[in-house]
Order: sequence, then C-alpha cells, then structure tokens
Amino acid sequence: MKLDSFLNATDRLATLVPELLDLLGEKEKTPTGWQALLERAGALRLQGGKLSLVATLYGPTGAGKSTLFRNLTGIEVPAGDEIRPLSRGCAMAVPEQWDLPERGPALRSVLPGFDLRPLDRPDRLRQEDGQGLVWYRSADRLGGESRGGAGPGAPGLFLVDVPDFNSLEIANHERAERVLRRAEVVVFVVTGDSYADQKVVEELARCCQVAARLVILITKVSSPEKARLKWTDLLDDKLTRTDLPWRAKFQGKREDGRTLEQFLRECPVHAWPLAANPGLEDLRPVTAGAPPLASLLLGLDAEKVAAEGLLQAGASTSEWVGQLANRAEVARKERQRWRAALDEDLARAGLAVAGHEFPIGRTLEVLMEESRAGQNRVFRWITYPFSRISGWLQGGFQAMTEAIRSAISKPGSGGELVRLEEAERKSLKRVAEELADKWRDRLPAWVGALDSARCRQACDALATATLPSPKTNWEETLRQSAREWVEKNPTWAHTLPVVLDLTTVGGLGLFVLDIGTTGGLLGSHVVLGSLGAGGLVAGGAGLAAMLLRLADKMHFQGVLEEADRAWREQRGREIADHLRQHLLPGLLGEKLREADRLTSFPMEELRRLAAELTRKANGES
Ligand SMILES: Nc1nc2c(ncn2[C@@H]2O[C@H](COP(=O)(O)OP(=O)(O)O)[C@@H](O)[C@H]2O)c(=O)[nH]1
Ligand SMILES: [Mg+2]
Repeated sequence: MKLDSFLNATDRLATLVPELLDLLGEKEKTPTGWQALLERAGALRLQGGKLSLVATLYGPTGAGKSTLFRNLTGIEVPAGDEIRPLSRGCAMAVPEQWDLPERGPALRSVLPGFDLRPLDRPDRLRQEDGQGLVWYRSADRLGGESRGGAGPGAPGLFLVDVPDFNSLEIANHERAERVLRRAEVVVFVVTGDSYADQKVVEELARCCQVAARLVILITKVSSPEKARLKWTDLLDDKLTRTDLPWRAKFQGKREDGRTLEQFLRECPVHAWPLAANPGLEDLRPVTAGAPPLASLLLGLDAEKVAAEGLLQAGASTSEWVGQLANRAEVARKERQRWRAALDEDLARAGLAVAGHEFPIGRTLEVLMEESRAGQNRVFRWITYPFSRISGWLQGGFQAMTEAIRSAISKPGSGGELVRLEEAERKSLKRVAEELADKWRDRLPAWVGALDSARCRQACDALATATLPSPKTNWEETLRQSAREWVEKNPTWAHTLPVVLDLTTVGGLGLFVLDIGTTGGLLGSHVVLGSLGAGGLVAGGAGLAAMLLRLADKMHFQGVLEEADRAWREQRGREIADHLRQHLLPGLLGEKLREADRLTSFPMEELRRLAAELTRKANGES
C-alpha cells in the first residue's frame, strides 16, 4: 500500500476534520474508526519499519477476560467471583525485555499517547485512574508458548486486559474503548449467557468495524458444542431477522469489501467451558481446524495485520468523512441562505435610511449650475421678462429662499432641512435597533442566542463610526436630467437662477430634506396637481411641498424623480455597506466568520482525502 500518501491524508484530515466538526457544532463523540485511524497512524509513524501488534481482550464484566489474561500470561491481575466490576485499570503483557527502562521510548512508540507505567502491584488495577493509563509487565510466554525470537529487533505482540464495557462504571467503558481503538486484534470474550445481550451485540458491531482481526471466545458454557449452538443462533437468527434492528448494524462494508456480517461469520470462535478453576487446557476452538488461541495470537503476521488495522480504520473513516462532508454541504447552503437574508435586510435598512432623506441641497445647486451653463451656451439671446412671472410664483420663490436660509442659519432646529450626517445618524440608530431586534428573534439554532448587552454594544459601535460621505456618481444622473430639462425648458431655466436666490446661502449641498417616512421624496408627497394654484406656501407647509409645487409649475419633476431615485439607490447601498462594516461584526462577528469559513471550506479536498484512505485508492484489490 502507498503508506506515505495514506499517512499524509490522515495528517491533513487530523487538521480538517476537527475544524469542520467545530464549525458544524457537532460536539458528540467521534466514531471509534476515526479515533482508531489517528491512534494507529500515529503508532505506525513512530515505530518505523518494525511493527508490533496490540491485541486487546474486550467484553462485558465477569466474562472471564482477566481469568484468561492470567492464564495466558501468568500475570496476577485481579480476577474472579467478586464485587463487580473488579478491575478499573488496563494491564498489558509485553514481550520479554520490553519492560527494560532503555526500551521505554520503543514501548511508547507502540502506544503513543498512552500513559505507560510498570505494574508493580496487582491491586493497581482495582483503583480508579485516568484515561489512557496502562500498567505493563513482561511475560516471556503466552499460554505456555514461547514468544520466540523476541529479541530487541523482533516485532512484538502486546496483550491488554481492559475493564468492561457494560458495568455501571462508565469510565471503564471509555478506558476499554481507548485500547480498542489502538488494538489491531480483538479477543471478544462473552459468556454463554450474555451472547444475545443488546450491549454485547452493539459492541460486537463496533469491533467488526475497527478490528483487523477478531477472535470470539464464549465462556462459561457446558460444552464447546453449546457455544457453537449459541453462536449459530446469533448469526443465523438474531443478526439476520428483518424484524430486529441488529441486522442493519452489520451490513456496513469492511475495507476488503466484505460486510461486517460476512467478516463476523469468518472469525474463529473458541469455547471455554464452565469449571471451578478454569485452565487453558479446557479452552478449545469451536471452528474446525482453528489453532489454539495462544498460537493463533502468536502466529499473526505483524506487518500484514498492522496494515489491515490501518486500512480498516481508514475504510470506516472514509465513509464517515464522506457523510460529514454531505452534512457540511447542507449546512453550507443553510449558512449561505442566512448570509443572503442578512444582506437583504441590510439592503432594505440602507434604503430605509436613504429613503428618509432627499438631497435637496445638491439637487438645487446642480439645477442652477446647469441653468446657468445653458444660458451661456444656447439661450444667451433669450430674455424673459421677470415681471411676467406670476405673483404667486414669485412669492413661492421668495418663501422657499427664506425657508432655506433660515433653516441653514439655525442648524439642528429640527425642521425638515437637516445636515445629511444628522439625518442619517438618527435613521441609523433606528434601523440598527430594528435589525438587532429582528435578528435576535429569528436567529438560526446554530448561531445561538444574542443577548441585549451585545446588541447595545454593537449599536454603540455603529453610533461612533464615521459615516461615509456620499460618492458623486448619482449626481451624474441628476446632471444629465437637469441638462435635458434646460434644453426643453429654456425660459424656465433662464428664470430659475434669477428668482431662486440661493447664491448667498453657503454649504447648501450638505443639506437634505428629512422626509419623515421611508418612501423617498415622491413616494410620500406625490399630491402634485391636486393642490391647484393656491400658492406655493398655502397648499401645505414645508420645503418638500414647496419644491414639488415649483417643480410642477416649471416642469422639472422629472429631474427630482431622477435625483431621488439615483440618490436612494446609491446612498442605500453605501449605508448598507456601512451597517455591514460597523453593526454586523459587533452583533454576529464570529458566527459570520464561521459561516464564511464553512463556505470556503475545502470540501473537495476533504472528499479526496477520504477516498485516499481506501484500499482502492492505494492500488490494491
Ligand atoms: N474465564 C472463565 N471464567 C470462568 C469460567 N467458569 C467460571 N469462571 C469464573 O468467572 C469469573 C470471571 O471473572 P473475571 O475473569 O474477573 O472476568 P472479567 O470481568 O471479564 O475480567 C471468574 O470468577 C472465573 O473463575 C470459565 O469457563 N471461564
Ligand atoms: Mg477483568
């Protein structure tokens, strides 16, 4: 197998997968196969060429694991008919001389990440201890068979007795599973009474998923034949019935393409009949022609089995990572929809702010600039007798000039004419609060809650941010339309700068009309015409009304419409951007970064790496 590419894929996944799980908020325990992959790949890297195998006993409490361990290794671990569970620690039999201090580093390279300590007293194993603590002692023989050639360079077999997976002491389950993840070989020990227990069958499925080799040992039966009958009942009845959920658990594929069920059917089965003082001589294979348990363990080809262990963990991970990527893609779409909805809200908020104001200052300035330019250009010869402008129109011009002049001279007086910045700060405060309220009420579950203190802080940050000054692009539209008006209405264009005496008003351009609603100038005041000729001032107070009536009279409503539209479009966008930059981060900053990271997450790479963990990708069949 192409070991390098396999290990490199594992390394990269070790970075990507936890990040993705974090982004998805998946905090549950990761599957055994994934953890097994990390454990085994780590061990393989450290061990270099000479591979050792880890074999674990695994089974429910009282099944006889420790009794078997004692019999195989001669190491006096606590075992027997006592208060359950009996042991809480893990005991490991190491090949002879592997317990020498100078072999510490080599030993640690077989079980990287475990806390390995020499087993000085058997009762160590009764005490509560941390995860990953393994007590070891050397055993020169296994079941009376010499380990043979166990020199410093030879591969070793490390046999581990672990606590149970089914007692009330839940920490025991984790201790046992931790060793299971590392172990290539599993001896599943179960009594004849408990072979059909739910927890037992679930753990059996887990072993089929991660172990390279699995051996079944059925204890406390009256005869090997009884063990065989029970095992057949499990395989042919319990695990195949379509009305029970167990069948489905064994239909997943192993790295070589077999289903877990097929694999289980091909595992060697041994029986250890009931005895007052059980010895290894009573332990025999149920499967015809199978070697004794100890020879079976000692006869394993370390290279081959270690590679299978790695590939098996890889295959089970590959499938899981594929599913993870599927979930991530669904979540990514969700995040993108959420992002788009936020953008829509911001755009609407921007338009609401811009629609509250009409840039009267710049509009009048541009109108007059273009009128004057027109006079110089083409209408020089036109003289429009000022005296022929109707009285009410003159009055209107005067009233408007006066209103503007007085509003400008008393800034902040609360009238319709306000400085752009002042109008916008007020509107921004309102829309920011509305947005925060809306978002707080409708946050997707994965964003979590948004507390009011945070909303307040974000709104404060927005209030202190410098407002962007409007770009002048919209004025081009305005100017174009003003120019057309001048061409079509030379007489009015000639009159406008003369009668609307704003030359003495400074800084007019900075002022906007505060329209009072969000609909824009024309959305809120289109009552032109119906007001009749009651005079510019009489038909409704206010600059907006005056301006509209003047426009009606002088036919420049089109210019106002264009100015209004172009302004709202441009300023709306600018304000939306401003909110995006100064309100959004305070409210949802890290959630947005997470959503963006998920959006840009290298999903294709993830899928490719997952595929690289399979035998197929490694060029084997
Ligand atoms: N292993 C084994 N134990 C047996 C058998 N018959 C009775 N026992 C008793 O079952 C108990 C098994 O306990 P232990 O080995 O501590 O179980 P563990 O919790 O799996 O480690 C011991 O008291 C054995 O003496 C048998 O056929 N095989
Ligand atoms: Mg035990």
